[in-house]
Amino acid sequence: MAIGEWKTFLIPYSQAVEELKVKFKSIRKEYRKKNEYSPIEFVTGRVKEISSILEKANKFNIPLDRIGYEMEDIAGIRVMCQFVDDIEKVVEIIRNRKDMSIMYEKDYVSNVKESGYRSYHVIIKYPVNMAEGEKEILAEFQIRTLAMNFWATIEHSLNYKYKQDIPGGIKLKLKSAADAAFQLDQQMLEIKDEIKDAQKLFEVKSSLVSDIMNNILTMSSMGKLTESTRYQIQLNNLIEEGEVSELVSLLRSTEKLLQMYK
Ligand code: 0O2
Ligand code: 0O2
Repeated sequence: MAIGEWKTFLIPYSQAVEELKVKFKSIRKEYRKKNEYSPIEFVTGRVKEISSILEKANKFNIPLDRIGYEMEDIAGIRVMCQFVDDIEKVVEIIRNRKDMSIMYEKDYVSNVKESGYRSYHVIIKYPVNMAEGEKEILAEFQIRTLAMNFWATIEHSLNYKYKQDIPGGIKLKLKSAADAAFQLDQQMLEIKDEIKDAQKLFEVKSSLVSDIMNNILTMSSMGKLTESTRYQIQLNNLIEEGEVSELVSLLRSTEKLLQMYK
């Protein structure tokens, strides 16, 4: 294929990556708006480099005219989770979607790869609406925890540096780092409820503080400087150690005052 043909070939793949990123980032936003815990921490995506496509086609003896059918990860979406048990929730979200269909799943979380690699892969068929009609492409989801992602990113760059031939000593260290990442995930799972509670409390408090700040700003823009200064001082006193109930009653009090001046 000439470079121009490659560019045309890759158009639906980059469109799919952009769409899938938006769709899965929106799921996170939806949870956050509802003040609920999100099993999705963040989402990234990429279209495979032409050089990597050629390398992989060569390695697996895929004829160039079969790449679209046999190479599953030209479009790749990575979903990062905080906790191991979030992975299953994300997989379930994918299974229930009507805008894509699952070809198959590879569970490298339970079945750790020889290298130490862990992630859950889901290969999907995804329809892209192009200028000239619909084109169905394959895409790969990699769903993993932050610890799995940290390990895989480092191992991937070492593989790149050593051209797939990592020296034995480094391989051993990577193996033990993979064990450490696994342990970290296990330990985080054990204190998950505490972590979630702390994160939730933080979010509730910051949303209250931001509502109070808005009200104080409204007051000062109305010229009520004495009141806005008084509330600002009260808010400052609560920011570090204030309880949720104290913030709520401060918010109510600012609301009442604004109501009076309306
Ligand atoms: P935010 O919420 O502003 O961070 P795009 O520009 O959207 O087309 P994108 O997704 O930015 O492409 O590029 P890429 O490289 O695929 O993904 C990078 C995103 O992953 C960025 O989010 C980073 O902030 C996020 N990211 C990377 N590492 C981490 C991490 O360790 N923790 C968290 N929470 N996020 C991380 P955005 O899209 O810029 O959004
Ligand atoms: P990229 O774009 O460089 O990430 P295989 O038979 O194992 O060679 P296969 O059959 O294509 O590969 O599928 P598999 O095993 O599900 O792997 C697909 C992708 O998973 C890889 O893409 C990697 O992104 C990731 N992966 C699999 N094994 C490992 C591993 O040991 N370490 C790291 N860091 N990532 C891994 P590519 O082809 O490497 O492309």
